Amino acid sequence: MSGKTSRRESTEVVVIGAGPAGLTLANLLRQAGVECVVLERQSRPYVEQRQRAGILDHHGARVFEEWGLADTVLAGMPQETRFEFRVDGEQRFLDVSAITEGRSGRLVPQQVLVGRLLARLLESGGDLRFEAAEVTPHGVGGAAPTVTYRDAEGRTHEIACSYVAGCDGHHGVSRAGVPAHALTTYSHDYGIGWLTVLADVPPPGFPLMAITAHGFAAHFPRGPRASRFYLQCAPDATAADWPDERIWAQLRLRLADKDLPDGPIGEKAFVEMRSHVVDPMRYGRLFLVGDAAHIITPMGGKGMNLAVADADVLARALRAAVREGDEEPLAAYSATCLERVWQHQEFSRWMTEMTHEAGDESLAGPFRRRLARARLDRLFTSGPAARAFGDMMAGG
Ligand code: RFL
Repeated sequence: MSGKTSRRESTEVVVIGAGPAGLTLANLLRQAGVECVVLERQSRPYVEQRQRAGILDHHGARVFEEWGLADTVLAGMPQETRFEFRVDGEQRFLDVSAITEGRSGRLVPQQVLVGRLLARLLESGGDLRFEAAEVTPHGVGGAAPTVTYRDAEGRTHEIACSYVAGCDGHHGVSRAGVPAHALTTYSHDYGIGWLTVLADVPPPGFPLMAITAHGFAAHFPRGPRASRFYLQCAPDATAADWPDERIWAQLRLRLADKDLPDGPIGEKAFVEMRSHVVDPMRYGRLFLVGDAAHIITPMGGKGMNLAVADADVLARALRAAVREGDEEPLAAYSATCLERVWQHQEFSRWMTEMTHEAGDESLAGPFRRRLARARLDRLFTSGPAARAFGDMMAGG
């Protein structure tokens, strides 16, 4: 190692990344009495302010209940039970709670989940280090891995550990360090673009998806005075194509709401509408968790929920390995998670195709448009079809 001062230490698990996956895992490991160190590249304010997802599904909420963290994560977070599909201006509602015997999710903006988990980890004496640069796992294919990094003062550190949890998102170092031949990657590009906008305007009564010939649009709550909007756009669209006036005009048109108030836009970004899954989610003593192992389109709202679900499976497996010397659950980690991941990828694909093709005929032609309409109509005429939708919205 090079650098100012080299420090060597050891722990059971090094968690790389303090997003939803890393912070959920670290909190669950603390509940399980398994020692860990979390290394995060960014500063605390940066991590706390990053706004993305908005709904914790029923399965995700249950994870925190089962680990005794419901008071930390769920307190004051309203249930999210109804969804609106606005088809050419006509309102249709589905009540997930009613069709799934009460298995509804919660409105938990991602930055709230992250902020609460972060505070809880630090209050309970957890070891979380921000601004960790050049985080690098070593020797994960062998019996004695280490992780090195450089802190904000320029000191280099080396942490010996039994396991490494790669929770560092799609562009992190964990997956990048695995030999290419050890992982199979499955990718899919939906061939559509999405523009997303965070704005200080009142949220809708219910999460709202609009299906129209002008393209798809959605309006989701992100707190008492904040909304996230999505607008289908050309896959190669740029910010110059979408000045604020065009955004508000298209939202009013697609949501069939000429009185939709506009407000300050805090973020305008293009979402890559693609999916990506690696198999297995493990290489030796390195376990990939959340977006580090798979990304999914925002359609269906499953990215953050899959991160929480993976963390739950891994925390249970690490508890068994560290506290009981039982490595069987770790051996099953990847297969257990991938079963859920593929179910949710399929749900997201189904919803993406249905909500886009049922509106915009130019995407897949008139025949596919009628098929997508039939699929959409069935949600409102068939109990089992609605139930299947509700089941996946609740987290499967
Ligand atoms: P994250 O959130 O990317 O966190 C990774 C963390 O790792 C850190 N990191 C590193 N740390 C140390 N060393 C390195 N070399 C590092 N490289 C990275 C990063 O700074 C960060 O703190 O991954 P994680 O934890 O797996 O969580 C995944 C979720 O964030 C993601 O799936 C969701 O945000 C996806 N998503 C949505 N999911 C939902 O469930 N419902 C939604 O409605 C929803 N909407 C969205 C979304 C994602 C969006 N983005 C990304 C375009 C809306 C948007 C706009």
